[in-house]
Amino acid sequence: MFARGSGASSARARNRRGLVGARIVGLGVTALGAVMALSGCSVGSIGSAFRGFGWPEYGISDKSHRMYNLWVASVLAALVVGVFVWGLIFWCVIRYRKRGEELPLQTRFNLPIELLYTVLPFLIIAVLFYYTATTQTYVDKISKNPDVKVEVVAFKWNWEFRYIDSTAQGPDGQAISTIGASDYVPVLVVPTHKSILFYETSKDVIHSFWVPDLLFKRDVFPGNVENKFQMTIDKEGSYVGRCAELCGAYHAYMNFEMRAVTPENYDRFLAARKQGMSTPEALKSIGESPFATKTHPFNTDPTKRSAS
Ligand SMILES: [Cu+2]
Repeated sequence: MFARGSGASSARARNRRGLVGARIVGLGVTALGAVMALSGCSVGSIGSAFRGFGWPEYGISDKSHRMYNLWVASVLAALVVGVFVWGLIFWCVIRYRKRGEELPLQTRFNLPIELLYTVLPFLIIAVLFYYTATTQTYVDKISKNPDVKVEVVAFKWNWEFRYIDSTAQGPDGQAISTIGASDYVPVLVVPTHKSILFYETSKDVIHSFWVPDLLFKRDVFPGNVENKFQMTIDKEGSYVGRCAELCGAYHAYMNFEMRAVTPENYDRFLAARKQGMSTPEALKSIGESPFATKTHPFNTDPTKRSAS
């Protein structure tokens, strides 16, 4: 037999301590939110503080930034939930550790709490769904009049890049193009701060156009499927590109380079190509490195492969 009075008072004390614990967890979550809000940090800058949670960098296009922000914000939201749950777990482990043979106060059918843990996850999912859907729509958006059009042609096992604006024709009247070979990594030259429409077609099997710095890849299909996407690149530089779809024996060698240059240099590059210069010559004429700098051709001859 337990003395009723002492049981009730110890239950009250437990409840009080429980409330204090819940308040500490609540304060922690609120403080984290307040620090983020009051410091005026963009999710991007918080992300770089945490090295982007495994996401490469901030990205180099308007769409990369949106995807990056979605990623970092989702991870931060998951962390807040995680910290809250860990807090509750550790609080229970410490607060309700076994201290004797007396059973602690048994409670169940707490309607407000049951409603809370049913409704709250739904709200969290709804918010995540909303931002995922709007980001995806934004990334897939294609404007009616892009500034530049490029055709990406994939084949086993390399790439061809065709500049398909009507103003980009070589001396032979054909669209200016750059085609990769086993000893030449094709360089796709694009202007910064211009909307670029990429048309994708494949000559044989499914490949995938992937520039890691764009934080984006899109499959390249054979047949009549013409995948397309649009980006505005905001940072000049050389970016490695890869095939991201296992397409055959030399899939791993399907590298290319995307070279983002100023719009003026892009026009000068096209003008040089129109006069009949090759891609390396035209790149050299605008002061750019003539060949890929972020990747190199692989030796596909197995008899000449060295141990290194
Ligand atoms: Cu491929």
